[in-house]
Amino acid sequence: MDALYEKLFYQSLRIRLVEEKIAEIYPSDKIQSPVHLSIGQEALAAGICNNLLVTDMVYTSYRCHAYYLAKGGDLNEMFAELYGKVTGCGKGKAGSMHLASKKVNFMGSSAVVASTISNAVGSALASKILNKNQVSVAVFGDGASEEGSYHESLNFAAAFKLPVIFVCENNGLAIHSKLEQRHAFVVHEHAKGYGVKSVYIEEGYDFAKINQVMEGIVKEVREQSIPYVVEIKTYRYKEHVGIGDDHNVPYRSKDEFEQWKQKDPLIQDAALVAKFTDEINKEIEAAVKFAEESPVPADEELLADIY
Ligand SMILES: Cc1ncc(C[n+]2csc(CCOP(=O)(O)OP(=O)(O)O)c2C)c(N)n1
Ligand SMILES: [Mg+2]
Repeated sequence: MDALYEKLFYQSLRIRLVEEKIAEIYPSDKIQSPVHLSIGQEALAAGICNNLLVTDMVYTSYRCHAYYLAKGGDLNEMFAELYGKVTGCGKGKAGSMHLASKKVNFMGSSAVVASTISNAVGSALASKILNKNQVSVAVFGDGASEEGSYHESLNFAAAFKLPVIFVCENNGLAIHSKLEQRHAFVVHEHAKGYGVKSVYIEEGYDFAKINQVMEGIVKEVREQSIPYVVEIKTYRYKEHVGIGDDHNVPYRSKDEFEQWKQKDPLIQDAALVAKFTDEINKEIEAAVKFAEESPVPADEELLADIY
């Protein structure tokens, strides 16, 4: 077993166990914002962020825990943020859907669908003008790719040859609405119309493959200052928002879920799960304790840091 595989496995498993902990805590109401879990989709964050430098910038949607962690965001500060505590990465004002950590250039996430895509393009423009050699990454869902903001961003990045990677997490769903009912285009094919290179990865459970493909793309984007579209097929295990399972409702099938689980290394490789689980759970318990024991923000914090 090579060290790289184990590293990516560890990263992916850490994200899953953190989110399973969130699901366990959630009914207590200690986490007061809605949570959008990435369980099933962890390999994307792990495989992509493994190729980024700390100076590279990442922007995501509200489904942001996985990228916050993979980009190196502090786990204590994440749980504290979910708890609304002043020690959180957003001083308790951001909650689950708006995680950000400037320390690691996890620049932001937003509940407003597609809104951070153009932020990533702005970062890429700044990087180019200031010669910073930074790569910016915009992560968004298949639903977000229908928004005008995505198309404007793609056009601008192509016209100005900006070092930005557009990552479409194609889980086939926007809330309860299936891709086939919404899309008149295919994300990775459509990018070519803008003269933007693109790739499609069908194995969204395979962090090693994603990592390998992303290695070449990040290098090319950085060296040539070009945009790139990466579409990755994936599958969310949980309901759109919240901690429940929703395979008993008609918008998707239990069979599809079972097929993904058959391919999921975090389920299939029980030996590696066993090898790492205790160590990760110790880290998680310490982070939850930190959040529990942290103070809530004082009243005067309410209007601080607002621009
Ligand atoms: C501008 C805007 N329009 C609509 C919504 C309501 N909304 C929240 S999540 C969502 C679906 C987005 O699906 P997708 O981009 O595929 O992301 P996923 O949840 O599958 O990761 C919608 C329509 C919103 N939050 N913002
Ligand atoms: Mg989706």
